Amino acid sequence: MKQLVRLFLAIVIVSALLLWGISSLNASQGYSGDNTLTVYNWGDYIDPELISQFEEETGISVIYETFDSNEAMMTKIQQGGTSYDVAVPSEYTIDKMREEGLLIPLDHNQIPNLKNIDSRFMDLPFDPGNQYSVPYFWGTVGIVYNPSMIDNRKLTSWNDLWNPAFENEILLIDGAREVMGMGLNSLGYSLNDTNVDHLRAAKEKLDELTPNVKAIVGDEIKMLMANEEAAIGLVWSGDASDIMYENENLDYVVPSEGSNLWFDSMVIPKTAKNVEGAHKFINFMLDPEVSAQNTEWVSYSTPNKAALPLMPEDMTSDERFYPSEELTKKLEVYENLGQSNLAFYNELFLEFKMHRK
Ligand code: SPD
Repeated sequence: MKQLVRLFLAIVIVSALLLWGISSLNASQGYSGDNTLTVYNWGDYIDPELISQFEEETGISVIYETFDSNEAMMTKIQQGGTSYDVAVPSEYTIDKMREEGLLIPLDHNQIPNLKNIDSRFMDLPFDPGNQYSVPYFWGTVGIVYNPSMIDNRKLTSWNDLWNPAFENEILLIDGAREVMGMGLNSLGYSLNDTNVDHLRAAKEKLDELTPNVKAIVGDEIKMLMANEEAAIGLVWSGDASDIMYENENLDYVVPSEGSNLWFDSMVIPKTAKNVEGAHKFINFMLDPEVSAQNTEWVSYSTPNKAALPLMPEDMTSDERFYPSEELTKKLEVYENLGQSNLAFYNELFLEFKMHRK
């Protein structure tokens, strides 16, 4: 009898240990269901205090991971190893993810704060009816520069950057579409060009910029520019706004040849295990006060109309970061160019990076 009791106790203990092991493993991979939410976002793209506020208000604990390019984010979601509940891709990637069946349709009834989004950011061609995505931040691509480091020259055009006077003075954000886009725009081509000769010409033009390129970097571009380690940077507008807050000597310009207008939006990937929690998180981020606080912290431009009056006026009236509708109409939004064209952009960008070494 004693032996039976011992055996029974041993089975209970082993089972409990096994259950505990499985649940810890799941929690570390974002698999623990209703009480956990795994959010996958760009680096420096949320006020960490808001994550704590969401956790306190809902009792859901957030596992937060970051990425530095749409391509890296999408590969991770395709692999399916982690159960991301919310991700924040840009427009052409949303279209691509939708096409590949990687997104879950949103239930708008669970996102009443959607009403706070300015209608001009809704129903855009990459996601008609916002079936899969909800606007998070938007902006442009342009040049942030420090006139005092370049003899008070004024920069207005992409082609200005090829000036030999700027040797080793330029930092580029590490984005294939952004850098290739600069090459294309400087030659008068579209950001969505798929003509092989045009793309090769853009890459050759970029090779000619090599002596002026100091480094190709990620989020550290903000610190490097603010510390005056380089005079000129190819950046997303929100990074420029952040840099200019740190160092008032700098200015930001959207080049005259044209540039990119981009939109980052929240989506629920197919990997989601907590779809209800994901809707709660999206709705929370669209609350006017939350959105205003987040926008002040992140420094990017908010599509949340109800948040604008709660933010400092000098921020929302700055036309460099809240450009007029008229200017934005002249800019191009990246399109989903299809697998092989996008792969060609990435290949040429990689060749350009190798050419520098
Ligand atoms: N550090 C946050 C960076 C967010 C940039 N998103 C812009 C993507 C444009 N395609």
